[in-house]
Amino acid sequence: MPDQPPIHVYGTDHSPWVQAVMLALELKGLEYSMTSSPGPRTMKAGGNAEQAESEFTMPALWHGETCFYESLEIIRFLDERYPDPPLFAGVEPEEAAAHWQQFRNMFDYPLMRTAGFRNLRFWYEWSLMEDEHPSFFARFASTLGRPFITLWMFTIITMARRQIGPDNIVSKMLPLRTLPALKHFERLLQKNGGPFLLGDKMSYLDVGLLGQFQCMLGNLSDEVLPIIDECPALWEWLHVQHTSPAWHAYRRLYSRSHPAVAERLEKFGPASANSPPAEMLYGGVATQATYWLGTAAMLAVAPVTGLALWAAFRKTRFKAGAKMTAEVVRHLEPRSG
Ligand SMILES: N[C@@H](CCC(=O)N[C@@H](CS)C(=O)NCC(=O)O)C(=O)O
Repeated sequence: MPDQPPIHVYGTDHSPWVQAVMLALELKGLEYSMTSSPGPRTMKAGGNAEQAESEFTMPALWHGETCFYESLEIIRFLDERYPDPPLFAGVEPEEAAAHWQQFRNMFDYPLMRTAGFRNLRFWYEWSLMEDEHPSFFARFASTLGRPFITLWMFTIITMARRQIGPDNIVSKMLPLRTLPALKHFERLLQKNGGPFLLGDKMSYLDVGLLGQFQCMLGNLSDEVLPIIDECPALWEWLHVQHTSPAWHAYRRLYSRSHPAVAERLEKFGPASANSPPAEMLYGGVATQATYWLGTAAMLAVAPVTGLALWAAFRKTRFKAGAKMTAEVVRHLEPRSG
């Protein structure tokens, strides 16, 4: 076990960036706690950090008394501090940033999450998350406050959806932005000969793509399934990840529990040849009760909730960002030929 100060992650396992950070922590055998609400210390750090869009931006990683934002920077920091196993061996920072940008390019699929019936499913899925922290009080307070984070994410997704137009998301963003980014990684996999994206060793890119897959295949973005079907080598890569002993103890690899994914991976053989993977982690009755109590409390003081939401919204760049994306999407045209 490496010598380490307390490490804490603020974030939820529905976020690809948070997942990437947790996967890196797992690979390096580091101990960490994780909460789905930021708490005052993290909110203050988020409010002051240039890389954070809001006090609620996730992931934030506390390493002792230092707080980091930006998934790629966090993973790079962890790799420098805990080099075993190395995740960036022989990779120039510019090259890493360019590949990581492809993850950002594919990150349109969360906009499916507040479509129709999923408006309700969204709230339900957030109730299933389980925080991990040695302090009961920290877990309780975080779960009780989580509905506000749900509301925050729900608001920014719904706002972006309206600006961009739901039809454009399916007909333009997924095929013309998400698919080319996925193809980028499929080509890389083929060029390097697999089984990992950079060849025979797991790297920061496997961690990044596996993080994205956890978010895509978390039940709220199923429109992306036929898009991944266009990159069959990536399904095979996912099977390799699912069977890798590196993740057997990791209980947040939810792509394993998606029935449509299991169906697609069946042809590659059983999910676990040797040691069976651990059961996935879902919130139990106490977590659910606390989350819905928090939701009820938030509704009971609706004017205060609305005011807090408005105050946070006023400070972010999301509105301008969504407008810009809507403009880009409007001009996207399928490439001919
Ligand atoms: N650049 C960030 C992106 C993080 C990001 O987009 N986080 C989303 C959740 S998946 C978020 O927290 N959005 C709400 C906010 O920033 O207030 C990173 O790579 O760490």
